[in-house]
Amino acid sequence: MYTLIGGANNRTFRVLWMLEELGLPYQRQHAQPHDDLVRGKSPLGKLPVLVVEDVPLTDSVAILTWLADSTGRLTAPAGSLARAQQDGITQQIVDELEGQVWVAARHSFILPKERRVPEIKPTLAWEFARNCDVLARRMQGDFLMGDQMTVPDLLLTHCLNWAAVAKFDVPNEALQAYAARMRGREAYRRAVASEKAMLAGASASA
Ligand SMILES: N[C@@H](CCC(=O)N[C@@H](CS)C(=O)NCC(=O)O)C(=O)O
Repeated sequence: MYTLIGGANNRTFRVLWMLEELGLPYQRQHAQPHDDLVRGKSPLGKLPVLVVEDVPLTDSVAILTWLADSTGRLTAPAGSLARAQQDGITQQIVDELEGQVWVAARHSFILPKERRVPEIKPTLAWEFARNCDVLARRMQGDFLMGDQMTVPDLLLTHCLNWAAVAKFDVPNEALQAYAARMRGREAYRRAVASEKAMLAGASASA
């Protein structure tokens, strides 16, 4: 049994969806960044945290990678050339898509008000759309790596969701179709339902 610590509407979703894809048993603990619960498990106080056999794992991409490696699913084998290519795409998404939406979020509601520079957002949106086009050219089939879903697919879909919340346009039609396919997956829908239940529980107890 894994324990997933996190909230709704943030990077916790990536791990939640992965657990659903893999059909692994898990329980959820609701937390906000920097809560005592989170600080006790993660030096940065950031979400998500996955607790496995009392060992707290941090960073969503590291957790997805560990889940993939430890089950041998949703990844090319560690040490293979295909895996090196897969990891290159993962890092491309972190650098070129997550970076843009994360900076936009920081300048919208995370940084202290006097530190926010809202004027940066149109440039980030432009960069995001341009970087989506570059990434779409690397797609090798239905999924980023071909005909098998792998870790960077979860990451990319989450970044595209995040872009929608940030009101970033994604004009690339191949990526729009890809996102629709990914959001139609059963495991994705179960993860969304879990998010909604968590949000409903949080507002009921507020
Ligand atoms: N690279 C980390 C980033 C984690 C992160 O920044 N999480 C956000 C929630 S989505 C958070 O806890 N933010 C609080 C903060 O930045 O202090 C990951 O992918 O898990």
